[in-house]
Amino acid sequence: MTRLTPTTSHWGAFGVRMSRGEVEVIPHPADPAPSPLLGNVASALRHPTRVARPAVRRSWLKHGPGPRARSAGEEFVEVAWDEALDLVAAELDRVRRGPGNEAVFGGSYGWASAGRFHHAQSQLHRFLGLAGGYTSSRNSYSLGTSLVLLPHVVGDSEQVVRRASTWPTITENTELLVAFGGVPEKNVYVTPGGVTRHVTPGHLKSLRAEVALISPLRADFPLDARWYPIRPGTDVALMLALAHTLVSEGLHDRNFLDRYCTGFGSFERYLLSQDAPKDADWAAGVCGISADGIRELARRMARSRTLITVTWSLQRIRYGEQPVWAGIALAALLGQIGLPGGGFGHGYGSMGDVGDHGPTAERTGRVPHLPQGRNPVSTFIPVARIADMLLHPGEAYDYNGQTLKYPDIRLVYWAGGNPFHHHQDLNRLRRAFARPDTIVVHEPYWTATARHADIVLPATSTLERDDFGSGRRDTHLIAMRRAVEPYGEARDDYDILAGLAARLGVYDEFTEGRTARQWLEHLYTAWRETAPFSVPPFAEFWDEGELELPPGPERETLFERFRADPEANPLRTPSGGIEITSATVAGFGYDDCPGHPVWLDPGPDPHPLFLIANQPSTRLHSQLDPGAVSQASKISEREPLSMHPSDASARGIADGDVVRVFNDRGACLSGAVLSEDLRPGVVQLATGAWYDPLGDLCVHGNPNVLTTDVPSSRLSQGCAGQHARVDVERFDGDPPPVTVLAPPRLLSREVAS
Ligand code: PGD
Repeated sequence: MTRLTPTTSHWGAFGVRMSRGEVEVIPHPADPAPSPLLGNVASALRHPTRVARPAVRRSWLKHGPGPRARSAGEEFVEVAWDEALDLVAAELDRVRRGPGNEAVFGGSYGWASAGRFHHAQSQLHRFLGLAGGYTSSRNSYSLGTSLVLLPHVVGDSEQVVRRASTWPTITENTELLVAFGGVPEKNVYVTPGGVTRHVTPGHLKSLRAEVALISPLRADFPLDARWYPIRPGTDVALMLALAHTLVSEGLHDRNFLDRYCTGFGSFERYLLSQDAPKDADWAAGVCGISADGIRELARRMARSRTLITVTWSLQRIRYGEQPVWAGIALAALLGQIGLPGGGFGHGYGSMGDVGDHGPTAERTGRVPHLPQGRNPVSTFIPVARIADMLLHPGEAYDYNGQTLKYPDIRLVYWAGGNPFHHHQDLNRLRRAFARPDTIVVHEPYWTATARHADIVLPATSTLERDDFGSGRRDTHLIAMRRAVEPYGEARDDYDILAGLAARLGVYDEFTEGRTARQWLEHLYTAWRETAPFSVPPFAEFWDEGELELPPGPERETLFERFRADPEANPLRTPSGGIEITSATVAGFGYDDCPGHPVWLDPGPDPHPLFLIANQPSTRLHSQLDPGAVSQASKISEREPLSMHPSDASARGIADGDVVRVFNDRGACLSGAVLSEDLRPGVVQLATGAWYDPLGDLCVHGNPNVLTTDVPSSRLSQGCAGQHARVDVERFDGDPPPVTVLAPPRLLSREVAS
């Protein structure tokens, strides 16, 4: 029996075996619930959309750098590595000597792959820092709103996300789980860097609590639950009404509010206001849940050990601060924050490690990773403001109490991300991508981002290089041994950047004289020397293929220490307590995020249906969309769109029809799936189908042609891509073919010249 080659991914660890020339993927033996996404790996590894050789946009090669409409359909000219690296180095040099390093955008947001050395973004940041610096980006598309809000309300976001109450405390103590956004099981397989043991599905099965699922989608909780099919984007109205009921019936915990919180008074006045009380009757008209149902739920919450959870998707909308802040305020009214099984949680079901009780940094030290180095340029943007930045250089905007100015970007450099997947209003992003002089992308695949670049450098995928990986609360550090040869002429991001570093005179600083393999040993050994437990030498770890890390505490409750002694363990807020009203936020004077949680009406929209553009269950974001599991879910080659039978029949749409989903920003084609498991008036289309533009239409079903490129608010400038308003019609006739599963037209150097 051949030994398996160990490796890991964002969706978990696995082994690889070559069988008759084909890669066979075997789940890790310790994983109780391996991810279905493993089924994409083998089929995507050698897919025709892999980038085989460096390639340059034909018009860029002919005319040189400069703003231009970058069509995804244009030809690319394949060139030798030396020529490609000479072109990139010369262009970087031109920009840094001319407009300066601030004109290089190197934010390079994206999930890339799980290895901690070949982490594309860290590699690029390290290199660009040494090359004089770059404009960077802050926060994430995932959690960008909460990352800015939570420090104002509870002192930091780190604790809430990384030290959430663990599942065993919930299964043992929680009597009522009020899950805003549910606990969507499809997401729990995924964690940055992966988890080896997916324990959340098992914990969900052992839950004894009653579950109130508050979501337009029934699938957001995998087991029995009382379903409150709320109108999308109105959770705040429901939370305010629950709070109103608690206060008006005297069911709130005054002592908790006095001892641990600040600013309840103004929130209470807002709730009880004579002119516009936020009572259950008012909320019923907004959120579509009956007033009696709201009052009854509030009373049950007060009687039970209640955990209120809010998924990250709820903050990925316009005014996304409000559901998170209101959820915390509601939990504060119940007075159970810091008690086992009670209080507040953010992100259960949004990511695999929230509530996980795997190893903690105190017990393992920070497992080996590549440091990103220093960036001499301080200019940054909140990550989701990329199109605004490119379209509006020099313009001022608000961010977390500051006024910032967009830089004038001439060169965009991306490694390990797919903005033509992750950004909103892709037709606008195309206009934005026409502004810089040059766009450089490292990619294993011909994604839409690669097709919108000028210079595309083929990167290896994880199975083609040596690395190691471990997620945030992972039980293991996994040796990721090379299993197959690199595809075509693909190179590791590290080697590509080392080649550029040599051309720009920073080779020694970038490589520190090490090969990739020597870096692995160096980073591991540096960790081993300081780790708070006994770590074997590198050679032993590498040969073994994995190292089990010391377990974390199984039972932990968020804010337990703060509750036990708030004077000794204050939160890092100005008051030291939970800020139901934040004087700091109020002081910023933002109308779209005032000083305490409020209901902000998004206003009318002519499009009758709510679109939920959530995370897919068949791939990670856009990764491995050509893989077998993702492809098996398509309908007539298009991404499936779930819709209620009543909305479908009103439009003459039958199950399996190709439909056109549209609004003022654009349109896409999808395949209709009729289902009663979503609220009438709501349609759902997952993100991540590779963008395949034909004019303003995406023929493949990427919902980001429909989403709006507006921030959650002036406070956080976070991504608001989860929702859009749309209409749907049947597409009659032959739908245009999906082209994105074949490479673009590639010319040889001789033909092109
Ligand atoms: P991925 O598809 O993971 O999406 O956005 P993100 O850009 O992270 O892209 C990663 C790319 O890296 C892939 O194309 C992959 O091929 C490439 N890659 C993998 N390994 C390597 C490598 O070693 N080297 C190089 N150079 N490249 C590599 C995700 C983002 O989308 C996120 S996190 C969220 S939460 C957002 N969610 C939503 C949403 O809820 N709704 C909408 N409408 N839009 C969203 N977008 C956001």
